[in-house]
Amino acid sequence: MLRRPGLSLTRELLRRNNLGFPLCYSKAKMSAVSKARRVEGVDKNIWVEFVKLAATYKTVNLGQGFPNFPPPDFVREAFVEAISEKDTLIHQYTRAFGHPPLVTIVAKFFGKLLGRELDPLSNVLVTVGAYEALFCCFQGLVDDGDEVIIIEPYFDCYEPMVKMAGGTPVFIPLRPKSAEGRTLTSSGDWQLDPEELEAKFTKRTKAIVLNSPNNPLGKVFSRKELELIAGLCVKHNILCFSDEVYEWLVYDGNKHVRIASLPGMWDRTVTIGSAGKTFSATGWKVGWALGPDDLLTHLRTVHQNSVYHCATAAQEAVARALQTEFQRMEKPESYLVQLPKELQQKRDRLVNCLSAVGMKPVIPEGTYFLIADISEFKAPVPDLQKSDEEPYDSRFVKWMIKNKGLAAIPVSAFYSTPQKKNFDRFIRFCFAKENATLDAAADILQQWSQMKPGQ
Ligand code: IK2
Repeated sequence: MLRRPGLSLTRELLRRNNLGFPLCYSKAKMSAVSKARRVEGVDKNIWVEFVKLAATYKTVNLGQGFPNFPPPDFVREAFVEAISEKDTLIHQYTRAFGHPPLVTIVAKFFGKLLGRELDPLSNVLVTVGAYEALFCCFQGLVDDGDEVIIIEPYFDCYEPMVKMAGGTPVFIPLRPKSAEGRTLTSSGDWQLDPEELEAKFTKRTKAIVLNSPNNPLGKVFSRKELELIAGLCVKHNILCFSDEVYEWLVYDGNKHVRIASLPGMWDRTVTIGSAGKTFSATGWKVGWALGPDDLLTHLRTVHQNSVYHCATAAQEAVARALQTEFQRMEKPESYLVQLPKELQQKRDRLVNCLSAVGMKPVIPEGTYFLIADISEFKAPVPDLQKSDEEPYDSRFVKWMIKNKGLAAIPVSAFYSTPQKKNFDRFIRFCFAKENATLDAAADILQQWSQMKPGQ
C-alpha cells in the first residue's frame, strides 16, 4: 500500500476510508449499484469530512467533541474488571434491550432524577450510543409525511434521520438577542420567539426535537423555556425527543431541567442519554432511551431488527460506574459534580484566549463546546475564494486546519440549508481537552493574530 509520507498506517486507512473507496471494490462495479431512495441527499456528513481533515494534517484538534483526557480511574477500572471476569456471560450476547445490571441501575438512577419509578424492562432501552437511540426514535415513531420540529442550531444528524424516516424537518431558529452593552454574549441570549414557535405546529407535526444543553451553542434551556415547549406539546398532542447527552455539563450554577419531569410530558417524551459523554468515554458507544412503554416498544422494534444489542462488557462497565455514582449522587466526591467544575475552567481558559485575539466567543452555559464569531478576528486571512455552495466558515476552518494546524468545526454545519448563509461567521471549538492542548491552540491563535498581512 502506498502511504503518504509521515502518516501512520491507522491515519492512512482513516484517510482512504473517508475518501469513500472501499479497497475491495472496483469503481466500475460500484457505479452499477443503484442506491435506495432513503439514502438520497443524506450522503454528506460533517464528521466524516472534518475528522478526515484533522487526521490528514497535523492539528491541535478542538474539532470533534471528545475529551482527550482519560475517563476517571473508577470508570476505566470498571471496564478492566468487567472484561477480566471469568464469568463467560460477560463475554457473550446479553438481553437485546439492555444488559440486566445496566437497565436496573439506569432505571434507579434516572427514576430518582425524574421523580418517578422506572421499570428497568419497559422504560429503558440501551443503545449503541445516543446516536442509535436517536435513530430508533425517528425510525420507530416518525412516518411518511410527518413533520418534525427541529430547533436551530441543531446536532446535525437530526435532519438526515428525520428524512430517512420519510418525515419532513421543520426548522425554528434560536435568535441572538442584543448584548445590551456587554462585550461578551452568552448562549442564554439565544432564544426562541414563542409566536414563531407556535406557528410551526401543524396538523402534520409528530414530534419536536429538544437538545438541552445544546450542541453547538451550549445553551441550557431554562425551566420557563421548557415550560413553553412542554405546553405546546401537550396542547398539540405531539411527542418530544429530548437529547440530553450533556445533562451533567452545566456551568455557572445553571440547572439542567429534564423536560420529561414537567406536567403532561412523561407520556410523550423519549429522553436520550450517553454514557460516553457522562463518563468521558465517547468511544464506548453506550447510550440509552428512557420513556413510557408504549413509545419505547417501537424503538425496541427498530433496535431488535438492526443493531440487536450493544457490547456486553461495555454495558457491564457502565453499570458498575453508574452504581458507584449512585452511591455518591450530588456529593462533592461525585465525578458528575467534579467534571463540570473542571470543564468550566477549561471553558474560561478558551474564552480568554479567543477574546484576546478578537474571535468573539458566545459563553456557553453547558456542553463541551463554544462558538466564536470570527468576523472581527485580528489576523491575516487570505481572500478565501467566494463559493455559492460552501459557506464562509467552512472555507475558513479548512484553511485554518491546513495552514495553521488548528481544527474546529464550522457552525453552518448545524443549520438547515436556507439558514447556513446567515450563520456562516461562527466556528465551534471543543474545550474538553487537556490544558496543554488548549494552550497549544492559544499559542497558534496568538502568533497568527500578531502576523502582518502578507506574512
Ligand atoms: N447528541 C448530541 C447532541 C451529541 O453531541 C452527540 C455526540 N456528538 O458529538 C460529536 C460532536 O458534536 O463533536 C450525540 C447525540 C451522540 O452521542 P453518542 O456518542 O453517545 O452516540
